[in-house]
This record gives sequence, C-alpha cells and structure tokens, in this order.
Amino acid sequence: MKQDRPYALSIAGLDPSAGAGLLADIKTFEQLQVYGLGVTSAVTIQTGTRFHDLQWLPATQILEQAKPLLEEYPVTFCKIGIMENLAAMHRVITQLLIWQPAMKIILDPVLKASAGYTFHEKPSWTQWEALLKHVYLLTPNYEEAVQLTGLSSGTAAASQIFSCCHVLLKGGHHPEKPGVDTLYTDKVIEIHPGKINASPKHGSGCVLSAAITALLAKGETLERACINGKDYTEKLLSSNTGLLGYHSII
Ligand code: PXL
Repeated sequence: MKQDRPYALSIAGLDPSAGAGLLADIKTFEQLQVYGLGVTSAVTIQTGTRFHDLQWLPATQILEQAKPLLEEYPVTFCKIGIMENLAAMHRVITQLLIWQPAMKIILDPVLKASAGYTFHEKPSWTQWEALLKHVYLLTPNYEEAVQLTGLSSGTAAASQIFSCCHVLLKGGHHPEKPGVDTLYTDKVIEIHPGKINASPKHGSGCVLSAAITALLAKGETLERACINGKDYTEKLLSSNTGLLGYHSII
C-alpha cells in the first residue's frame, strides 16, 4: 500500500476548458501527489481562447461546500482563486480560519481573466490590507500588485503587500528582468526562469499557485515550493504549442 498523501483545497471558478480554475488546480494537485479537494466559487462559460460568461456563487454557498470537507479531512493548505468581491473573500477566509485555525491561505488575486473580463470591484488598499492579514501567500503579477496598492511600481507595491503576508511577485511583466519572480519572505529571493521553450497557456497563473499550494502541503519550505512550482509551470508551458497545456508529459 502506498503512503497516505496530504490534502489541499482549491476554492476557484469552474472553467470548462480545464486550463484555469478548479479543474486545473485539481490536475496540478494530483500530479504532485497531493489529494485535491475542490469547492467552486463561480461557474464560467469559456474555452481556452474565449471568455463568454460567468455566474458567481455567494459566500454562503461556497462555505456550505467547504464545511463537510473540513470536518472530515485534515486540510491545512487552501488555494483561493476568483471570487465575486472582497466582502465574499473576507467572509470565506475568516470562516475557514475559524473551522481550521492552522489553515494557510494561498490567494491568487485574479483581477482580470485573460480575455479581458474584469472580476472585481476596486477596493481601497485599506480594505485589501484587512483581508491580506489573514492570508499566508499572495501571488500577484505586476499589474495586480499595482492595482491592489495604488502605487505605480510593482516592486514598491510588493513591499507594501509584504507588510501583511508573504508575496510572490510574478515576473511576466517584470520591467527589467522578464520572467523573474520575486519572493518576499524572511529575505527577498529572485527566482529565475529555466531555459525552456515556453508557449503561453490559459490558466498558467492558476497552475503556479496551485503547484505552490501542493508543494507546501507536502512539507516543502515556501522558497522551495515557489522554485519547484515555477519549474512545474514551465513544464506545462513547454508541453505543447496550444493554449491548453498538458500536465502529464511522460
Ligand atoms: O487565470 C485566471 C482565471 C482564474 N480562474 C478562472 C478563470 C481564469 C481565467 O480565465 O477562468 C475560473
């Protein structure tokens, strides 16, 4: 009999193309030998190339899905993707922490879908700050970090967010070093991309934060989880030339 695997929970939107959101997260968890539990926060209508529509689930319904899972399984790592607004995020995160005080929340602050659909209202930094105090790791790209804080530089924005939680500033739009991610933890660490034949993928941001969540659930340090999570994501980027990547490339 194989050794038991750790659990991780994803709370994310259902993207029927399975490139992003809940289905992508669960594939990532499974590939990394973590048992993935999934709660949906929205039903989207989209493919890898086109976003059509979306219906949100309210915080009460998100929590109803999560409660029995947390009562039965020892889950201490939870990745959160799209949610209707900051109030819903606040409700969900604070309740999860009441049910499981040891829970570490990895929040991917998706402010826009790749097709340009905007998910969020524009909360003030003070509102974000109150939420981020409950979060373990935030994984913004430059644009998201700037939008969250209202500052003009991604680096300054990440430093400000770091007053609340750990930050992985994704380097897709790094002004000087494209592709270099920066982790803000007890020290500031640059994570460089490997030499790969990358082609863009729908949902690659979801996959990166899901991979980090899985690796943390397996006991890796935050630094190792971010390095190895980037490596996992790069394999997905180079798995084919289309927008929907393959997780298993044996
Ligand atoms: O990659 C951002 C994202 C997150 N979650 C869901 C999505 C998308 C992008 O399309 O559909 C459900």
